[in-house]
Amino acid sequence: MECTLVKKLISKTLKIIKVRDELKTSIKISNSHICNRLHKCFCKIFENREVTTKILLDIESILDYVEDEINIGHWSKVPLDLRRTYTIASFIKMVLCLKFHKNNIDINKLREILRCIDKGLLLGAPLKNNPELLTKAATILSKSIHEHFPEHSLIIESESGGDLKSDEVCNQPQFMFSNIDALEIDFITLPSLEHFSVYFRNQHPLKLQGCIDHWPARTKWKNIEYLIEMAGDRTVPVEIGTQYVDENWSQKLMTLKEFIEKYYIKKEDCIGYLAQHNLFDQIPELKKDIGIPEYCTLCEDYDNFCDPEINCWFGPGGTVSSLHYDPKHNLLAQIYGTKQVLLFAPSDTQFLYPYEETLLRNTSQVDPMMPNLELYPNFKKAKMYKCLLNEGEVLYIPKKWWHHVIALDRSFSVSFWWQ
Ligand SMILES: O=C(O)CCC(=O)C(=O)O
Repeated sequence: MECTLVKKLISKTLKIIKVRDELKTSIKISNSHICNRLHKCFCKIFENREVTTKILLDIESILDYVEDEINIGHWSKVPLDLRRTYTIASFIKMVLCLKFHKNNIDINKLREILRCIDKGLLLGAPLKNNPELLTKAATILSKSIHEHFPEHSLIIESESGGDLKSDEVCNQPQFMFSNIDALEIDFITLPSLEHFSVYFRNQHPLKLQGCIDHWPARTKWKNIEYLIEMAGDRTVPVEIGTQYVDENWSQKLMTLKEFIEKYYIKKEDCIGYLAQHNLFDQIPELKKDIGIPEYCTLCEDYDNFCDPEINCWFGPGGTVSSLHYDPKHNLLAQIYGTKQVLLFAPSDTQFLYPYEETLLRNTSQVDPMMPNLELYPNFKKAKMYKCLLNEGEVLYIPKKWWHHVIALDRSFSVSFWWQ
């Protein structure tokens, strides 16, 4: 059976290349140092001969080399061609590994291959002539893992027994919230586009109710087994530590299932947060469970309008996103759980003490829940707004508005950034 599975996988994945020449062209335009070595590995995909360990080591060392190059300097400065090379090499490694293990493939090997493809999706860049190469490859692999090894996929290992019910950071969030000395922002149930545009034009935050009730995600994603079935084996970046400004904060790659077991169900000593990750480009099947709110079509410059950037924010109670602003408009949709959001207008920036380092200029040094007024005396001049974002509600955060977000219990939010 394994052998047939591998044959099917190879033939399915090779169909994604559509025309062999497409990938060949991409290899030619990629980094010239490794172009020849990569091309040799590529040709092995189509040969009828056995894949040797040497070829596997070759493709592995190409990936290591490109990864090191990618990790030099700031992410925004990494040449796209270098990232495309990583995409191609990841794909080639997948097919070579499948061929190499064709007689004794098991779930662990398939998972390892899927991890390699996900790493390709995270570090690589879409190919010009085949932008969905790795996305489709990952879908094929992930589906066959579930079809062929269903019994392995859904078991959640949680030493604590995995109580999914008790995760409230605060038993009475409503009460705590009402103690915060801030203005509560307006809320409207299902505002018309015209009504919403008043807030958009005035750049004022608004809580919208009743807009995402029809999303399948509202019911489906509460079922953790559904998420594991759709994405449990997929590798995602997890933020470890309470806040990204803390010294001991870091980011780790792990599978969604590992994240759920370690940080979502069982409580590790530190917080893990699957934050600001474009899960929906990585796993398009999940995108079918949500929609793009029509409010995102309002914009200031229709010539430069593009689709919103969609990110997921999935984690246990207690995650904190430090006070910061983003350069785009935002609709933060609460699929489930409750978040407390504190907001400040851009005109109050002078009272919020942003960090001076370039990378943190959009982040305030003040913790608005416990401001140190000796260090930051002008903070008291800032006008604070507050919002309790409950399940099914959507918060409009105008661009450059400062926001501080705490999850009061297990929570899944989706943000739509647009300009
Ligand atoms: O939900 C969070 O933790 C933060 C959300 C956020 O900062 C954003 O959507 O821009």
